Amino acid sequence: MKTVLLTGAAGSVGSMLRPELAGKYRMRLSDLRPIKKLMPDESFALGDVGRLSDMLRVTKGVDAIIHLGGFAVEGPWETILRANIVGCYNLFEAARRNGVKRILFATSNHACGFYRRDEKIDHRVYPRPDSRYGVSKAFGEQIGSLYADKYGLEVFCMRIGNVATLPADKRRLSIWVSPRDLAQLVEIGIDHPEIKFEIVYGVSGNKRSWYDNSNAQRLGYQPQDDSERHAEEVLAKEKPAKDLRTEIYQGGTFVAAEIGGDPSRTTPKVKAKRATVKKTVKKTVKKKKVK
Ligand code: 15L
Repeated sequence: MKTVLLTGAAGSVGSMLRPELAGKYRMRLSDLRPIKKLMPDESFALGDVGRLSDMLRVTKGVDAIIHLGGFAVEGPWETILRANIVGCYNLFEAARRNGVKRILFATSNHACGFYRRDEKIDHRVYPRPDSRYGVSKAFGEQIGSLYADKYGLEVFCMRIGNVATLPADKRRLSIWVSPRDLAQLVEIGIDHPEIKFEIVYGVSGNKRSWYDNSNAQRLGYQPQDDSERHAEEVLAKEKPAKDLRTEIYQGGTFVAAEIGGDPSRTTPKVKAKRATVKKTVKKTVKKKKVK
């Protein structure tokens, strides 16, 4: 059984993936926040992606890494820089030094959010990030490319749409991915014998997709779900967009988000998330000092 590290395991995507992967791999879960309830074949290792020493410790002895860790939405530059850019470097560098063979990187639709909705894009398009968050995902793809070409790491980049049990709105009808479809893609990323460097879209087989996902299909991906089953219900609840740009571009509200650029405009939701992250980092550092 392969040993697989899952960073950002306490987050919502990690929590949806864990039951899907149960019994298939020996899972080492890592996050800033402790996870108390573990399933069989799961262990936990506290780790902050912003610290190279933590990443060197948690990546030791694993066969593959699913890197979900970092900040999952648009945020202030300092947050994105530490969690996603420095964090991504730390993860790849620690994997290289520890001889980890394969990394699955959770990139995002927001690396390409400034493509229009009336175009279909494939894995060969150049990134058009819609936010600082999107830039950090494009950075992760590029560091993956460097580490694949220069050091021979095997890198599988999944441009994930929106992971949820059901599609949430009109935009998500085009980018939705069910947990079981994402898990199928993850298994391909871990087990396919011929991965060098690949970019695929982490989306279900949606009729309204903006992606030509033939690269994933070539590697054996056969999604089970299609958001179309839920389209009528989702569209009936859809509210008109306040900003036309969010309707034109694939990235939706991320193309207009300015949070963090001007701290006075940071939304209460982001403020709360930043406070929790800061608190957890402080707690983790304190605990370490006590030891
Ligand atoms: C993402 O990349 C985010 O991590 C997630 O929280 C959603 O916002 C998703 O994109 C989306 O575009 O819906």
